[in-house]
Amino acid sequence: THALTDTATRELRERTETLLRRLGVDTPEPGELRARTPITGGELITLRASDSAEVQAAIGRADAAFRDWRTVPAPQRAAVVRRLAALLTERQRELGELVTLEAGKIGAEARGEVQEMIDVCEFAIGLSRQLYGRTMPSERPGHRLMETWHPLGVVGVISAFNFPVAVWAWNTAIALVCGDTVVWKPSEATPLTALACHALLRRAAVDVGADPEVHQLIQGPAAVGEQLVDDPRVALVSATGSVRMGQLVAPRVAARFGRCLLELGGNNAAIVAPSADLELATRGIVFAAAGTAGQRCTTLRRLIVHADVAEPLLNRISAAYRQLRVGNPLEEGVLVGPLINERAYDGMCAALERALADGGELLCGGERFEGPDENAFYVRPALVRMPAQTEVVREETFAPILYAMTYRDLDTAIDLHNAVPQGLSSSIFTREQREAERFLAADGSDCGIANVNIGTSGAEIGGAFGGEKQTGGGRESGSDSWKAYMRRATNTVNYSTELPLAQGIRFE
Ligand code: UN1
Repeated sequence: THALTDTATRELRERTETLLRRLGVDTPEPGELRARTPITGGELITLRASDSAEVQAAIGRADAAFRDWRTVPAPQRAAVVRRLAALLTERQRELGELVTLEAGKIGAEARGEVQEMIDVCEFAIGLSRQLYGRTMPSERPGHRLMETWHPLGVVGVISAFNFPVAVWAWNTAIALVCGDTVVWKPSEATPLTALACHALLRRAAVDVGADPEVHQLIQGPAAVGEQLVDDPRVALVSATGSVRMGQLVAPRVAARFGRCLLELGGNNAAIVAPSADLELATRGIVFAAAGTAGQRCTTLRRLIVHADVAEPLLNRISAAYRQLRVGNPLEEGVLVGPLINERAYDGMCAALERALADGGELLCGGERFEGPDENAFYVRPALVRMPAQTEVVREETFAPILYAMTYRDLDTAIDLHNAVPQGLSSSIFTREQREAERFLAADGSDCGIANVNIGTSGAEIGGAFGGEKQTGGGRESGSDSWKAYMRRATNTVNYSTELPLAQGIRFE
């Protein structure tokens, strides 16, 4: 079996090299950082991690580039993003394939991720003419009171393996039109897609005559990210990852009064009411729970289903799960690719064991999919019926496990829904308007994203993306998320010949 794996990995390695060339990446110097593919578990390429002096220098270059970039008019800054969108459109297939090789996503989802990049670029281009401040009526005659949004500085982006390119684009496209420069520390598991994005952005900058130093890439383990976290030249740290990572990052950035934008774990649930369209709900649930092999922060992990429809719904989901093709994500028709690594698989096994010990009943899935590669981790998505929302259900396990629980009245369902530490995404499947509105109301879902008759994952870029509680509170992507990337100045202008003081104070 080893020989088979070796040949497969060799083929994937050649494919990777071709893709990197087509994406404008020079062959990296070999080093201690191993880029591997979860498809076979084999090594694709090695590269050097940035040392501490290199990280220092990268932050220094971003800081220096910011001095000029902040004075370039925003609609002109958008030219870089417009060119990046064009390059991404041209290379959507190649970058998508690299995402598949490095993160294990199926083709449709990998290309979808690149589409998300293009979409947010377009959003940022429009935004560049809409960085609106307000004008307020002054209490004094001959005075104008207004606010202006200014570029913030260097933005440190720390991203995760599961959306290796889209989350970078959400941050970078917006930061660049806002007049910021970027230093990016991607996940250690996805250094190659990072090289490709960096090369595309540098090329975009050069093509439109902008300074390519507005973007810096640093690579390596957590210690590399920690340097970004602690450097006072980094005005905003935008970090996506685990709650544990956020707990390390937030206090350190706060200690130097820097800003943080955190996108941490989710433990997303869907409530399925008796009136729900079960066929539609099943499709929504299966994509949200099993798609991306359960490795989205928006993945559906908890199902809170009305007791009257539990049997038919769980039967439909089980039937759909049995049809799902798990396997090599490069193959047409496969819907579920591999887990990222052995640690993810161990985490899944441990969670399933605890769930069963709590009285959970495994309705289907959960087993490792036997392939020829002992270092690749293919699993069948698991559906587990739980007698209660036990501790393991309240934790986020980054793997395809869907825990199902039942309810009788909506208040109990909403209580159960909100009784977890995370608060990212949520949904309700119902045809009753009263139930839908209740779920979206102040005493309904406590998440940053609350949907009706749609699963928890696959948000569009136009809305603000992020969540409450241990999810970290940050908002990225659309709506007015851009405000996190700028600083606000309040301006009072006196165009009179008098000097009236506010609050009616007389000082003479
Ligand atoms: C993530 O999993 O980190 O809503 C981001 C979604 C995607 C983004 C997920 N648009 O599922």
